[in-house]
Amino acid sequence: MLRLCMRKITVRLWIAAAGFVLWAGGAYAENQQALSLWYQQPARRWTEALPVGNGRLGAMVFGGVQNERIQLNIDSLWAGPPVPQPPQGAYEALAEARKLFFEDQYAQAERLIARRFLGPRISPRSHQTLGDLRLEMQLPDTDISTYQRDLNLDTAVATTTFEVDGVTYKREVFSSAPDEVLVISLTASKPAALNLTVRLDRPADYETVAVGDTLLMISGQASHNGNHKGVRYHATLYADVSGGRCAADGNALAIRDADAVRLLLTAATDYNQDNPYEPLTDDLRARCGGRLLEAMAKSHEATKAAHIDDHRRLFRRVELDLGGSEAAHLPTDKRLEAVKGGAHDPALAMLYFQFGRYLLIGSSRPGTLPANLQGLWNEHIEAPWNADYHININIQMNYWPAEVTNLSECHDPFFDLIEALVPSGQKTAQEVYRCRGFVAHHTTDAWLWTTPIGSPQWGMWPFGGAWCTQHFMERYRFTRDKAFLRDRAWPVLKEASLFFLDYLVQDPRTGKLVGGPSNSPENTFIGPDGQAASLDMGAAMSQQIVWDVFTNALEAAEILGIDDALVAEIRTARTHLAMPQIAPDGRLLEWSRPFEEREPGHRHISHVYALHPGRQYTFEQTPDLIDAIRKSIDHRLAHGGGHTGWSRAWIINIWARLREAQKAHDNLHALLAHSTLLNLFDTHPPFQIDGNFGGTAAVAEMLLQSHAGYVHLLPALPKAWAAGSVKGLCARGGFVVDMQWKDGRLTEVRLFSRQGGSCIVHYGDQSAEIPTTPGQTVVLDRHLAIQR
Ligand code: FUC
Repeated sequence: MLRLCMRKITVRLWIAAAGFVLWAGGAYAENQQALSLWYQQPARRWTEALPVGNGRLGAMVFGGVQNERIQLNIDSLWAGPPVPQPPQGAYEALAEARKLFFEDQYAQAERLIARRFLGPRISPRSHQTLGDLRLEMQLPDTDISTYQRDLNLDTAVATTTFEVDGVTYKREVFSSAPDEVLVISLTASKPAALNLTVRLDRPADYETVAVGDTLLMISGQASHNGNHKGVRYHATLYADVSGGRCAADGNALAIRDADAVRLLLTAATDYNQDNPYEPLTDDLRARCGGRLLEAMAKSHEATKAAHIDDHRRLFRRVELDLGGSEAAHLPTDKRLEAVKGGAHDPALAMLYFQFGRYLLIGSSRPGTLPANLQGLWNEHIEAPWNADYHININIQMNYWPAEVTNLSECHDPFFDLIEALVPSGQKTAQEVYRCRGFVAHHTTDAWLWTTPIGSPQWGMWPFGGAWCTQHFMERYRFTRDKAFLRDRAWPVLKEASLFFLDYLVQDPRTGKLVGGPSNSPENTFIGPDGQAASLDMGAAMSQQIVWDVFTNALEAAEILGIDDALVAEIRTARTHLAMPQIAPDGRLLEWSRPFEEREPGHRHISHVYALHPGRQYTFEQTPDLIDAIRKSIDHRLAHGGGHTGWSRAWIINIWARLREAQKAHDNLHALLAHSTLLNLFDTHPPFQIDGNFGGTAAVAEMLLQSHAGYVHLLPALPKAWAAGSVKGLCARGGFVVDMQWKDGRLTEVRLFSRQGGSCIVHYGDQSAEIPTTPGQTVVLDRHLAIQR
């Protein structure tokens, strides 16, 4: 057996050996090392492996020496129906329960909802792994030296290099979007040094065959132990061997004495995004073969160059420098360890931010399914929470960075999903609530179901779809794309509004309109009857989401010049909405009354929705509520809040909106120290990708905000980021912002205006209104004065 012997060599040598600083290209050329995750040993577990992805086809690269594992994913590989169905008589149960709630019989009402309203949970229907590509290398039985693996975020290539017996071996893995192919290239510094066996396998439901001397195929149908049969899949791997030979060896490929090897893998499923219940009927093997033939016709250099160009087109839109880049000379795991020990590493915050953008590019591209709870990367047949689309915070958080970090088109799959939910949500609205419009509850998946299921604590929450409609309006605000507003945002806002117009009821105590019964995800309290409860009428978040939907719909209608009976109805209903109150202790009430919380440090912070991701509460409009939220968050944190990665990420965004730079920074530090795995994946625990995206959005939120009607520069810049710069962040109104700062003070701003119009800019206590024309760049100095 070979021993992995890590020779002590200087950092300088490492960098030279790794081939850093090879790519030309402005600031990025110097930044390659700072933009890399790198390690001196192979991944010991999946959460140390490095992700690549083109939105649809993903892989986790372990960087093993003798045994390399490259775990594979495709976005649309899901186990299948049955999906939950609404129970009969749900509407009658709802009416009875509401009456009981208004009589303060909370426990009785909740039991009724559990028994007669909510359907049974049918699980699992998980997103699944596509399998594993395994490379068994035959290497001389001697020490290994100069081992390194890295993931360069700027090239989206994962590279493993090591030296055995004087021969340097190099593997590169990338997932190309332009060629729809996963590429693994193996080279060695000596001719005929590559000897390996290539296998494809999967934990369940698969067959692998070698076809001819150079092809391997894996295929099957997703299921859970033969039940819940779902999507059919197929993948084909082609081994392109230079020098040496390749031959089938059972259901594997044996490569001998090769100079270089290029493995190309294409994959396809029969999942039909237009109608998941009618699978595609084309020949998956032929689909994979067609793509493969095209990829085979191109040289490795051409495929790699096209991949890098395509990736950089998105990735390079934003540059961030927070200082401290010398820390990048240390391997990423060592830096994380240091942060756990209390060290501050601003360049790691930058890396985390850019990694979040990288992950969004890798897991969500136009035409793919949206990033699920694990983005795209999942080694399971039955993943935690099925790696589904949780819509009571998680998938929304996945898309928080999309617009502000200049990846608008990566937001598209989310819009596609929500639109695809509408027909199902209309049916649920009718059958379950006898309401118009569309409704979706706390979760859904590739099968687009929207019915309420499971336990009241998480299942009784008809606000998931409505929350998602916020993203449509935000897309418009960032891009000012009127066609999108008319054709996509308005229709879903209208559907969500219609539902609420019919769903809201008058609270007999106040005469105000309230939503419910509903939980405040997924928190619990002691009800007025003295018993544990999770449902309420008019919980803060319910009311805030309704306000948001109505306000967005009214804003959209006004821009589009629509002023009909529906718009009038929405306008009136909004004036009658019950609004959250401040408790005697100064905190914002999470429920309709000051009920005792059963878990004061609960991970969800739902009642803060109106501050973030909403925009109802601002310093200018609602200073009292801003204060109340500050107290609420302090209280949550004092009781252990923020313990899951996504919860911590949300808290950073909230502190940023509260302009609490130090607290935002402390919580970002906590996210890195306590909720980040060695490959920088967020951990709930277990791995869940939302915290990565939420953390990325939070860094942007600390540097730039634009939700309150003006562009706010450096609203929450922490002392630890005293000098730095950012390029390419987007602001609502269609502006792109570049900034530099020194000694904690803004030094220069460049404002690019996509659509023209005036831009109100705030910095500290200064404010300026900047007129712009489409395509114009305006340069401002530290006093926000225009530079000629
Ligand atoms: C939400 C959270 C859980 C978990 C799950 C996937 O419901 O409450 O913590 O993140 O989604």
